[in-house]
Amino acid sequence: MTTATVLEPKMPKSWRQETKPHKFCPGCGHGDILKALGTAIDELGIQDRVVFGCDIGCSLLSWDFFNCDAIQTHHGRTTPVMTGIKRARPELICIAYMGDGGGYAIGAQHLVNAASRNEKLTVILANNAQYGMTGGQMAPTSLPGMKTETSPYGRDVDATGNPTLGPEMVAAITPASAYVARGTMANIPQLTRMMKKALQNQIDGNGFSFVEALSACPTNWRMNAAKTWEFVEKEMTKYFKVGELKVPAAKQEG
Ligand SMILES: Cc1ncc(C[n+]2csc(CCOP(=O)(O)OP(=O)(O)O)c2C)c(N)n1
Ligand code: SF4
Ligand SMILES: [Mg+2]
Repeated sequence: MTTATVLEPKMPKSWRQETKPHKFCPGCGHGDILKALGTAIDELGIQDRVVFGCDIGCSLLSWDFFNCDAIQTHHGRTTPVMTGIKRARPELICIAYMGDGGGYAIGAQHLVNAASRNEKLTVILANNAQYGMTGGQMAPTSLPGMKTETSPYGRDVDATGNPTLGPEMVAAITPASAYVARGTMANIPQLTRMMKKALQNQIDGNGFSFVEALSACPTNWRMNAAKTWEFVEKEMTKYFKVGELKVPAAKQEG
């Protein structure tokens, strides 16, 4: 008689186990990014103080992801909703989670204003270079020449501008007490460290913290696993440089 080995999935403690497997498409970056966030929450021991806000877009599929209080907002409005909660209950750790469309298109004004005011909350943005939930339309982050549903011949930067560099913009408009970084789903240990520093900045009451994470949307990119990975690691990083842009009195990420 043979004994079968049962492989137990290893999930962050802060994840809500009964809502897994999650609802994202296979190979989607959202799940990896939320794993980094869950590990950061675990390691900081803040689960009972976290309020998690998610946007419209595929990020909304994370409304029941964590064993934390959660709120699902209108498209682009997660940052002001979390600002309100943080101002009313400063002891809570407020996390706004959104896509590149939510943060850099419809919600761009909220990101700019919250960053300018140095609101003491944490914004995590999954950049998959297009609007995933609605079928792959061009976003402010679509790469030059990238084919999407609304740029079938490739993004023309003369007509539509260059891709938005979110962390670079946030770093330029925040004071020195903010934390700003760009990580990637291709380096989860580094992304987790960035998220921990961002959350620690909020815990310390320093100011705004912002982490963009390069993410994959294999469904709308219409790519297999190998091509998806190559696009995140080789194509996206040509334009979107991974690293820390603003670190208040802490060691720079190597
Ligand atoms: C006010 C409003 N405008 C437009 C929409 C349609 N809409 C839903 S999700 C979405 C884009 C989502 O893209 P992104 O924020 O990049 O998230 P992703 O799905 O790629 O993770 C849009 C335009 C909406 N729900 N509400
Ligand atoms: S459509 Fe794209 S972003 Fe949305 S869940 Fe699927 S792979 Fe992820
Ligand atoms: Mg997107």
